[in-house]
Amino acid sequence: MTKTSLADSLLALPAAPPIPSRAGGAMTRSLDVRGNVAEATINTAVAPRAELEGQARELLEQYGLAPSEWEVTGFRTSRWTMANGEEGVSARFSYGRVGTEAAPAAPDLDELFALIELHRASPITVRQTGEHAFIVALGDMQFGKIDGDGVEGTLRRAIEYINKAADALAWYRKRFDIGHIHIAWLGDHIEGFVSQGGANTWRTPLTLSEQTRLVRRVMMHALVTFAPLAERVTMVAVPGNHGDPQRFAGKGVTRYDDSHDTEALIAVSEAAAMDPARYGHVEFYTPELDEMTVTLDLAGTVTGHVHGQQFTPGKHFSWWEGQAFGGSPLTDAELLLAGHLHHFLHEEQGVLKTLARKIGERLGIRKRLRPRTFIQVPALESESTWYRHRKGVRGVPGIVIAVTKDGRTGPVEVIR
Ligand SMILES: [Mn+2]
Repeated sequence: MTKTSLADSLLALPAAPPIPSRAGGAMTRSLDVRGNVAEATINTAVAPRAELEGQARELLEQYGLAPSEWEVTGFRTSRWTMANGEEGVSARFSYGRVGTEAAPAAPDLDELFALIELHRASPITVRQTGEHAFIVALGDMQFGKIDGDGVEGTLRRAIEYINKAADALAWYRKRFDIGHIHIAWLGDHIEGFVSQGGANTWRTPLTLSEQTRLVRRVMMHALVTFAPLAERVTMVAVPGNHGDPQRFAGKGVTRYDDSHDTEALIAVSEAAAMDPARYGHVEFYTPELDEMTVTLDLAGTVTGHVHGQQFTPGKHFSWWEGQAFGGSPLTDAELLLAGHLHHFLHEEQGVLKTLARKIGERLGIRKRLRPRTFIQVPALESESTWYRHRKGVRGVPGIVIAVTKDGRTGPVEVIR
């Protein structure tokens, strides 16, 4: 149809430009009318937009449509070399019938893209240094599913919130010297087709490769946005249950590190490696072989990352304690970031340990007695329709930003 959605734009394949017809059919016009929307395509010599629009309106008249009843809702243009060797233009105007739903329904995508460009264009040449780390934690986009406002809504929020996080960073820098930016991708970045034994398939209209392409491009957007802003930039991705590439008989898994959620970040890291001047200072981490967590030092705060399907809701501290009991790298973590349960949760343990810390300091074991902070991010999808029918509530999407240093995490803010 006529309108180009944000999802369509970001899903665009690197297709070759159309080959103009050798039969001299370069100068063509076509009109497609369906209900209250129309699309006029003009292939002609290069001309200013006003002139192209004039030609498109002539086309409407030619087919008996009164131009006053139609208004432009979208415009798309591309250039190519015509058969005669000259440059030509292909202009497509989308129209909506005035006073109908179709007319005002045009998405303000230009505005969205302008927002992206604004961040990309920031001419920062010196990467800032500082003692604090700024965390951007997000997950559960589940790109591909139709629930709530669908892929379009989720994608829009992902980009908007990443941009808002970059704006907030400038604001937090008035209070903290921030030299490290950390982006935590906490899993379930795609909807996939293995969840509930594939029962989600009908409600997942995007193909698997389209889903992973969106993840990659959103990760790329975060990379391009944040890389110029600090001397150290890190990105971590952990596998979520929806990111499993396949399951056998509905349940059997492959290796625990086998995941579309993490593979997307690996792909982005390979693209980044091609431009060391711009991205040489960016580090990328995913779990080790057959593991599901990543532990990383952020400005002195040992930080664990896990999707969260491993623990019973509300039992995150018990799970964490168990991991420590087994000698996992999470033993020394002071901050644990998780996703999966689709709502924001910020919980600390350590209030009762004030005295213990004082004693510990005397004994020289201060680090072990630091408080433990658990942060669970909201989902980026607007709702789980299944959950809404079951419990009545919709999601409250968002991403989390936080400042951390030496085991102390705060402020913690949810961007919505
Ligand atoms: Mn999950």
